[in-house]
Amino acid sequence: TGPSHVSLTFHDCQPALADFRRDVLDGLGRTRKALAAKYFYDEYGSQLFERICNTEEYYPTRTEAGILRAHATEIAETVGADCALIEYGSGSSRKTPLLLDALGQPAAYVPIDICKEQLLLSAARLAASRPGLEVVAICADYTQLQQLPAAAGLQDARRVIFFPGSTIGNCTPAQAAHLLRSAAGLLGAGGGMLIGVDLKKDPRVLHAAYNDAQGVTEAFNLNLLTRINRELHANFDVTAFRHRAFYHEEHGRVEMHLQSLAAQMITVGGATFPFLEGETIHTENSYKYGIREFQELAASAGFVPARAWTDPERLFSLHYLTV
Ligand code: AVI
Repeated sequence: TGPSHVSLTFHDCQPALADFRRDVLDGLGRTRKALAAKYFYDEYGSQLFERICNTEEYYPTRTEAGILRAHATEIAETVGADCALIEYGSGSSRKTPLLLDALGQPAAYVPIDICKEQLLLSAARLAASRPGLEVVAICADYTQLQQLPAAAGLQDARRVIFFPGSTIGNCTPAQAAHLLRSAAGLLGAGGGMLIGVDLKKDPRVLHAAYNDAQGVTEAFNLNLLTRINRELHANFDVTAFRHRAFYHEEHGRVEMHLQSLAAQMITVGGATFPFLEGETIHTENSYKYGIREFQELAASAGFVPARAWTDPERLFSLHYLTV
């Protein structure tokens, strides 16, 4: 092992197909049909999400990257270089270099993602571009991850979780508090979390961000039906559903739905589900917070809010929380 050594290990804790089947049958059987947003991320869904991040209307990705660039030195000083960096929902790991460049070489980098194909690709790319960095890739649903595998760089190092993109917004506040509490447990004393949180704003900006003109978000939403057809032998006619996304002021969240254009019967793995014309499957919540509001949520889950950064237009926030 030396500075030119490429170090990449892979741990596969991918959720089983049986979990997907159980969750889909359960979600479609409810009075208000709903599916968990984490199921968007099959290989094609993950690629579509990357494309959403590059649309004109979807401001979170470039705004968060701008905050990381503008405050790189201060963020690095706050986070501290002497850590093992764990990334929740690492996806393409495109923002990671911004943080790594500012931090220098952490003891290890641990990307965790539910999509194996994308994780392997991005972890390999990152390991190759940073010889000497120990990369420990884990394919898992990070909401279910209780502990990390034994790896050299993870033994004694202080742990920091990087959780960008406002993915925490895809949890309800109660689920978010639960996830933060379990993250605090994984971090242990001295640990910290650098987390991106989308801010409340003009609903027109939100509406545009989730209804992009190119229809990438629409394709991302509808791809969930294609995935269910392929993996669970269902018979959704994707053209008989449409994408709906709107801001629900009272709940402080964008909701995404798939709306049935006709009365129809759908079979999934032998079970039949009736749809009324206009009925929807609720596929995603994307909660938006005020800075204080999020700090209070984090504090209720056992974190101490240490710092928060935002962009000049106050579209997005980046928080550092300590255990
Ligand atoms: C991953 N997550 C934070 C995105 C969001 O904005 O809630 C997923 C997404 N859904 C539609 N567009 C993007």
